Amino acid sequence: MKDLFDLTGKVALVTGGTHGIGLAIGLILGKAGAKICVNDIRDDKLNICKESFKKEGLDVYTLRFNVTDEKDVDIGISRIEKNIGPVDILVNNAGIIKRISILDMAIADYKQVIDVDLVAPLIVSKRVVPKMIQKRSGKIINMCSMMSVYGRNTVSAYASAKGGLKLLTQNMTCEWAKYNIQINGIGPGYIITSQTAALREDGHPFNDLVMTRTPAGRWGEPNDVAYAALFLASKASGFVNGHILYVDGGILANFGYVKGENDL
Ligand code: NAP
Ligand code: GCO
Repeated sequence: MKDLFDLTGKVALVTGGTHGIGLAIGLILGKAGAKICVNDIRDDKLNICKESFKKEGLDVYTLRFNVTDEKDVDIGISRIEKNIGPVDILVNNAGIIKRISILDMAIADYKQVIDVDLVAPLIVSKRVVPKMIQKRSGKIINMCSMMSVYGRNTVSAYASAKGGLKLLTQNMTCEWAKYNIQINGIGPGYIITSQTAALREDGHPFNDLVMTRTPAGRWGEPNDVAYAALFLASKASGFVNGHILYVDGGILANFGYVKGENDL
């Protein structure tokens, strides 16, 4: 049974993996035996990431490249292939969000979010997948969101990107599943990371909303998402493809309830 989740001998790349959800994923895949590569766009965060892995007694190969830049991605992936080996498990985790109302948002802002959250997973996957096809084996995990299916005010760019990433995941499956490559997404709900820090301040109306709309009654932790990533990176998910695994405490299952009704 343990063999099902043993990633020994596999090379995993987590983009934007120096903190938050990406860091949790890198650590759990490393503990499962994979050789971990972490990318980010800032050297200071890559150095902090190295310390995080060292504390867990794990090695990590860090490299700085901008996932939206095809040439930068090619250089980065070539370095991984030369120094570590072909990527077996790709986690397209890098992402940004801009919370701006549609009327106030500059088109440039919209395009930047689309570039990082939707185009970049395509760029990195296209660069990595040829070796997976050759090996007739591979795992791609695209970091989607509950915003792949829901909208809300001020996150139009982010939701557009994450909605597109859900369908890109399904289309990658249509074209690459026949090579024994499993391509899936993870759709986190509201998770405690720097990305949601502004929303979690005590008394912030959004915090109240998340706590009442989430049946589990709590914010998610990065490890909640990392455990789902371990499943999708492992042999245990060998026949799971084109699926978005929502890790959201039930929020997508819940239209909402009248306060007090649940006390019956
Ligand atoms: P985060 O701060 O959004 O993490 C994103 C990471 O991507 C950061 O390390 C960031 O680096 C990096 N990044 C941004 N642009 C990049 C680029 N062009 N090239 C390379 N790396 C880049 O925190 P998070 O909450 O852990 O988010 C991780 C993923 O989960 C994101 O895709 C996010 O959309 C998704 N997600 C988060 C939640 C949540 O509630 N937290 C829920 C659903 C989905 P810098 O910090 O240096 O910019
Ligand atoms: C927001 C939040 C969300 C979360 C996540 C929810 O502003 O609503 O930041 O977008 O990051 O994507 O799944």
